[in-house]
Amino acid sequence: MRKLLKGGSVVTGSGTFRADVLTDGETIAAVGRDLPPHGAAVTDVTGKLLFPGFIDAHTHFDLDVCNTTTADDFATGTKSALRGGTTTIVDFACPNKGQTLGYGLKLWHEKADGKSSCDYGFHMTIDDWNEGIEAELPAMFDAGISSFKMYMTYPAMMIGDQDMYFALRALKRYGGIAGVHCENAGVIDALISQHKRDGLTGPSSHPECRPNALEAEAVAHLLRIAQVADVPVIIVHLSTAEALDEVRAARARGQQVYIETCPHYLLLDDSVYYQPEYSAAARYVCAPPLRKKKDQQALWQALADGTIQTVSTDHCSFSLAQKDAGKGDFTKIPGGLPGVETRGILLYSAGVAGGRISAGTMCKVLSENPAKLYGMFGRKGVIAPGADADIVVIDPAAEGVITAGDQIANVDYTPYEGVKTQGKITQVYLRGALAVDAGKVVAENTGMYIPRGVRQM
Ligand code: DUC
Ligand code: ZN
Repeated sequence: MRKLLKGGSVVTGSGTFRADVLTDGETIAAVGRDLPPHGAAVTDVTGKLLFPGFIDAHTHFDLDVCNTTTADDFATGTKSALRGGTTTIVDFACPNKGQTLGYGLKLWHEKADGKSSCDYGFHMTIDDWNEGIEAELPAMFDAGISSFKMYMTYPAMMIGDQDMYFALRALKRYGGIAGVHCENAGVIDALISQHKRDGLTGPSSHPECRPNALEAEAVAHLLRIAQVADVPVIIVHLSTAEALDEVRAARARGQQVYIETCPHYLLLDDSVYYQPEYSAAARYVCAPPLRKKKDQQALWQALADGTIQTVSTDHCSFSLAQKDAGKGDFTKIPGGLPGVETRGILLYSAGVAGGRISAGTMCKVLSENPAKLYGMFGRKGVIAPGADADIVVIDPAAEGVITAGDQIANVDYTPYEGVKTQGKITQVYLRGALAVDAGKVVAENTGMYIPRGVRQM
């Protein structure tokens, strides 16, 4: 079936222009001024902005972590994503140490296949390195996995310098890339011991044990390993001004480094951890922790000037009851925030309507760049003939309020409770089908696995 979205403005990374969009089945057939309907069903989108479907390249759905399981699985997580304009997520398949990558991939397909409402792909977590895992890499690329995750913290998943180096070198042979969680684990452990010894066991100890310097140190450490390995790397969920400086220094010496940040680092600060009520503070525990206002300003500036390439959510949701596990011991609070439903509108409202970034930059960091970095550009990340007809319609004149009661995500709070937004996501098309209408999900379970190629930027 052909559909014609008429009278809107198409947003690209390099600007916004008035154009109609004709879709035919699952793909875009034409983009241009005054396209004739030729029998297509016509929808008037006058005054609306049409973005390429957003890509969230950092989600954790149905993940067993911190002795519990994330509140959102693929059913609720992808439906929530779709409502927020995200038509493709890339989740982290996560085999445990000792398991094969093949097992991890099979497990993640079992979690996602047939249950997803938006399209999806997987990164593969490398938390072990040996000949067997190295031998599995070709099969991973054949299966459409071109990006990998490594952790410099969390004992269950972290990988040492030697294995990091060997893994980066091996990925280079296939054109793969790694995203790395950068925090200095050893000194964090030392600070945790000190805080516990001093009886400081509440949520406010969480940011104090993970200071900015320990992200910056780990970023610098990783970037020197990447320099010797001669590989590009991605810093995932970068949160501090100091870490930005480390990346700038590496780029100045010629290294290729990509940066992802998240809405919570742009919009929230660490004062929330100092609220007297446990639950009010514990709900914001995530790693890296929320930072200072000066870090927010540095991140917005870095988004605007192109220093940062992508904004993903690190959606890793836990209910308030799950967060209660850390009463009396802040290290037991499961870390992570919900965010997959609110990323697009928050970036539009605080970023574009707020005058901090252009619509083109928003398109780059939510659609174009993640599609290129993770090997799906052309099919995803752009409104152009031949691409999947993944389209987000934003009404810039409408206003909204974010509340937990209104969200699809399977979690009983939102970090953005009561936040007023300028602009509203009114329709979302997933491969040509209307999937969200008037803010309501109208097509479920139609998400498909997207095999990805190598990096295109
Ligand atoms: N940080 C979190 O807060 N949760 C999940 C994983 C991560 O890196
Ligand atoms: Zn994560």
